Amino acid sequence: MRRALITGISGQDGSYLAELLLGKGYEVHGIVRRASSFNTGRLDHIYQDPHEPVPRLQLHYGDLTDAVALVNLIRAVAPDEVYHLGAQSHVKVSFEIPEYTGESTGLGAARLLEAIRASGVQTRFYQASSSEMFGSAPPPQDELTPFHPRSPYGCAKVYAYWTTVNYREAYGLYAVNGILFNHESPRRGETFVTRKVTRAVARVKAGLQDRLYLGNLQARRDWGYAPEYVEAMWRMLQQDRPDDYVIATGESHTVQEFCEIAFAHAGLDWRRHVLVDPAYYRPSEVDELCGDATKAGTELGWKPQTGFEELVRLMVDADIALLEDELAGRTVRVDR
Ligand code: NDP
Ligand code: GDR
Repeated sequence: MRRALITGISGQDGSYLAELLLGKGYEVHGIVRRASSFNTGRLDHIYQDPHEPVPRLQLHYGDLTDAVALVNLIRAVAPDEVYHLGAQSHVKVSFEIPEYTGESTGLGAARLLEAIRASGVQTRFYQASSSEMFGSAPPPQDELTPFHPRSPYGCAKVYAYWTTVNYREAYGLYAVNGILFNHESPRRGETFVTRKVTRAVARVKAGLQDRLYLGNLQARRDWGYAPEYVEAMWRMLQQDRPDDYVIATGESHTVQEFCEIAFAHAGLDWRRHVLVDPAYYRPSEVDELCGDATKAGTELGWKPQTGFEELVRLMVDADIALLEDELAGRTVRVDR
């Protein structure tokens, strides 16, 4: 049985990847942070009681800022594959906590790579790199586009990207960068723009809220569907030799277009509800991201399946259903 270790398992991508790997028969280990309230809600449906004879999903406390804990975990788990998804992943927030973002999102990757090297465990390594590294480089962006990050988050990801390349070149580690463009789902964090919009649509429709305050409506993003993107991560670790790949849909849309489709899908007019609050503007913005994933198509056989409008609709439907369940008291957490 192959064994995988996922950092950031409690996040959007971590939860989909854990599902994918369990489905492929892996034993899955994940690192979670100690928090004052439950932070494993995205994993509840696949949680396995540690008292069962052979639980294939096991969670361990750890933190990307704690190098000793990382070395201990790599040694104890001895994974065949490490998926490094953990990060302070919010771009706007990174302007407010730049040092911590560098510590976790940037140096966290170096700590994990060094933990692998120091332990001598033979494993493959996936780094969750980001289209934010391209920043102001004009679209379409591919693996050869020079980076020009526009936020502390983007800068930290560039550091982690090159550290991953360096460990591949210096130590022969099978280490890859997946340069993923924005990918969304009903499990997307509630403060990213897509989920903020689809949650608001559900609340406006239910009469719980009337207004939604957003920032820059003209930013363009290449938005895909998260479960398809974690499949690409896995494929990157199954190749004969390690390499870096862009994963994207090749289409870009404005935040305003997202709003138009989302509100219209619920029978609402976005112009009656969306207001701009400059508090959500970023000190420096990334105006347009649109990826060229030709290399992933040719070498990994990966192609996006879910189109933009379908993505918006499925997220709106999910948030309407979730709110109905909450209002009806059907979302009670079952403790084990
Ligand atoms: P999320 O923000 O949903 O998840 C981030 C995860 O990292 C969470 O599990 C979080 O834990 C964990 N984490 C944060 N800080 C630490 C820390 N100091 N120590 C340990 N764990 C920590 O991100 P996504 O799932 O959306 O993204 C996964 C990765 O891919 C991230 O690295 C992100 O930067 C990158 N990425 C994402 C893209 C996207 O569009 N989604 C595109 C390109 C790259 P907790 O739950 O406790 O907060
Ligand atoms: P992004 O995602 O910064 O691309 O990073 P986000 O959804 O936060 O912003 C996308 C665009 O929408 C604009 N915007 C707003 N954004 C937020 N969060 N809230 C608002 O109210 C709002 N109004 C307008 C933003 O200015 C921006 O242009 C995501 C994260 O998942 C990163 O971790 C990942 O690396 C990149 O995607 C690829």
